[in-house]
Amino acid sequence: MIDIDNLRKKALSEIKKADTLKKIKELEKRYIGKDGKVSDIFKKIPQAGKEKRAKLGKEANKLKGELEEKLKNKRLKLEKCEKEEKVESFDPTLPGKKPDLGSLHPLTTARKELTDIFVGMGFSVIQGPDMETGWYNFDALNFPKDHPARDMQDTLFVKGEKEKVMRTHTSPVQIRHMEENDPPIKVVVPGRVYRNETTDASHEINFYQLEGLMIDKDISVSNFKSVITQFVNEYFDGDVNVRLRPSFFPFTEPSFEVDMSCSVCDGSGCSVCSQTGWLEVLGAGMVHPNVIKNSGLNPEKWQGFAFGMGMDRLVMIKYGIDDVRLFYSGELRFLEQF
Ligand code: FA5
Repeated sequence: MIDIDNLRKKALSEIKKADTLKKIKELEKRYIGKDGKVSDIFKKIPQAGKEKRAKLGKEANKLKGELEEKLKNKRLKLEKCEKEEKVESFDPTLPGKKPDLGSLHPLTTARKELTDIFVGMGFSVIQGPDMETGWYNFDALNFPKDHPARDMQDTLFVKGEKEKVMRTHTSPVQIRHMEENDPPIKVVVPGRVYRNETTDASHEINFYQLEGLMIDKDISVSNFKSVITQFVNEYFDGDVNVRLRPSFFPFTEPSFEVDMSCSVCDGSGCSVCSQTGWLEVLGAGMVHPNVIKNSGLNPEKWQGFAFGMGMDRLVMIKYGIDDVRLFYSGELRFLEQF
């Protein structure tokens, strides 16, 4: 009824002939798998006569062990051959596969380019903390307490840290630097800033600013205009005009909004500049005497200008990018262009 010898012969001959790992897998399934032929024998044992059962059980166990052993040996042998074959088929003269290369983020490149231009004009590059006290972010910068000016920059407060905010601009670094250094001062401060804003194509909840501060004995608006004109012409590589419009910041007096002639249409009017011929690039002004005083310096003796520009917006103008959110999207199709 159950011909164990025949089964053994057939299995051993098939294992011997098998020349691929795939075939070995099939044989494993066919003979020693859960529903394989050896399992079939075990299932049939209870139906055999009483005196045959013990003998059959013994033989079936022996067959199972034997087949397991043979299949395992054959599998190891074939695996080894396959590996060797792979090594043999390696052709070192074929050209290699080019690995994907990363590149610097456009804002990282911009930070270097922008600060380099100011370094060329004798400015030093400094930094300040992202988490600020209310004093440095607002009070020392002459924002009156409970004055609506504080609402100009929607603030993110730090949970559990009384009086701590995520800086809404890089201007607090003006105070920190004047506290520690005597004039003459000529510094720029690149850095990340945070605002509790609803995002759209030109507003992000965090973005980058570049602050500038120059303090000396006889600094005037014309010094500022000359520095900033030189800067935009270097960054935008051309003949760009600059104009100042009156504005308001609590920490500067007078304050200006600075426009440059549109680099896309050369000032004749296009969709980028909303047909005005001008693009707004930064806020600026002469440092308010209260700010100089709050930093421990004498405003009778020292004066100067400060400015703060949105780095993201400058890069957008330069490369014609129409949505600030692309910078923070992690979108490779966008980033790979830089
Ligand atoms: C300020 O932050 C002032 N601290 C600038 C300043 C410094 C004025 C020194 C005078 C003296 P303002 O809030 O306008 O100003 O921001 C400056 C620039 O940051 C803007 O011109 C704009 O380019 C950019 N900016 C502002 N909000 C956003 C935003 N949500 N997303 C991206 N860029 C922004």
